[in-house]
Amino acid sequence: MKLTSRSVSLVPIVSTVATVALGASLLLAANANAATTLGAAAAQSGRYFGTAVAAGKLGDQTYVNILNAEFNMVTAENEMKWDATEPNRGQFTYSNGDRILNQAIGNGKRVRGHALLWHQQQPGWAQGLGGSDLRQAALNHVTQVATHYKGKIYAWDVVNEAFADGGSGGRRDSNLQRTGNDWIEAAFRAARAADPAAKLCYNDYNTDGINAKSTGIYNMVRDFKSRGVPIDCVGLQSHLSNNAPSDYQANIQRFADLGVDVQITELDISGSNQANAYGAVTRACMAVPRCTGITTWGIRDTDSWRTGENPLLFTGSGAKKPAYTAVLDALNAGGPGPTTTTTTTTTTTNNPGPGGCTASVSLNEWNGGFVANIKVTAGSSALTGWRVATTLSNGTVTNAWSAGRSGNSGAITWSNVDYNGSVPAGGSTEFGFQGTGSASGLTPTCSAS
Ligand code: G2I
Repeated sequence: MKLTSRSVSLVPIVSTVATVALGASLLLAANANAATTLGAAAAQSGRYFGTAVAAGKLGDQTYVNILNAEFNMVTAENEMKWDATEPNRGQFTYSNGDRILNQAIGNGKRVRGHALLWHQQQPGWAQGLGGSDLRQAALNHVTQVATHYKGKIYAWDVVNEAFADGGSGGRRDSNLQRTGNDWIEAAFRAARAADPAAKLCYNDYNTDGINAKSTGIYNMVRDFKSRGVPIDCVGLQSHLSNNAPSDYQANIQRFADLGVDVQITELDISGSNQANAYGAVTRACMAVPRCTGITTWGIRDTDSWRTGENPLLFTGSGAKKPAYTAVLDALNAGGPGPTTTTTTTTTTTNNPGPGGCTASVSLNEWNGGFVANIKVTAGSSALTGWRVATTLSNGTVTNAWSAGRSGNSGAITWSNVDYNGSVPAGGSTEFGFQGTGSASGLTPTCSAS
């Protein structure tokens, strides 16, 4: 039986409303009592300031003193990578990763996990695998390592450096890529299942400005958000020389506008303009509420992987450089902090019986923007087409997927596209949209068409 929308009750019954606060709202103005360490200065706006740490240096007192005083987030430089944690298939060693984690947590710092899957620093046994055997080994690795560190990691770089350099905007060839294009989303799903509390990030380099590579990643993140693949953040490594790209802030902002956090994950800057560039990078992050923190890739110049380039904030002897002061001043100058992000799930039932359907929305909102994913569920008979009505009083749709729409704001009617109009009895399909402003009170009502 096919019912028209007129024969279906459109009185919505809101059956579930859950609101979960995901972030802290901390907004402090620049103050006379400026903070005197990087971590404390970043914390004033709800952000962190971190560094990569090498387990082998935890016996160096100069190193540890600076680490403990200045940083409130830590990334293991190498110790949580695949070759370090699973040197033989199925045999996991966490001793060095745990040393870094325990030192950090014991001193009140949080930890970014780096990196579950990467084409580099794979153990030899994995380099020799391919196809479903590699897929299975890789996902098992994600599950095991994320489970070992469950509840202790602020954010994981789930996948590192999977996009190609140059103008293609596509994926890099690798043994992992050859297992199928969906390897990245499979990794994110496995990580979410293993540690639901960790933010899950995609991390890459040469993606600091708007270019083909960063746009390829942008498109992947947008696709993941539209299909409900769990992704929470994008890492911009920011290994820079002399300057940040002129569109650095715009690039951070466009990722933030997709509804993910952005983190500067491996910052180091060489060259004579170093202090200015560090200041500019920090100000760009501070200007975007969802840029939640900055990590430098090491502490002293002598700790850097960029031997001889002196790209960090402290000299080899541990003295603060002009770049340090530029960063500290920019952090103290303040900026809108990571504002409260709320996820709201609302289920609206309209005659879920024969010919009817139910719509529910999962809404991710932050100051100034939102992403809504709407699930259409058929009642006790199949749908051959559907319509969903929403009201957007204080927001404007800027992008939508998997549905047609009657407008961009106010009362909007969404309708199926050709590939998702048929929904079996009890089955469901999803569409979504993102926009500026607010989408609160967006109560979807579904009708068969
Ligand atoms: O290459 C710079 C970074 C780019 N993004 C991902 C990061 O994970 C990467 O970090 C670097 C580490 O800083 C290096 O320390 O990753 C390198 C490996 O690709 C690390 O280098 C390795 C050396 O290649 C090994 O020979 C050495 O045994 O460090 C190992 C431990 O010192």
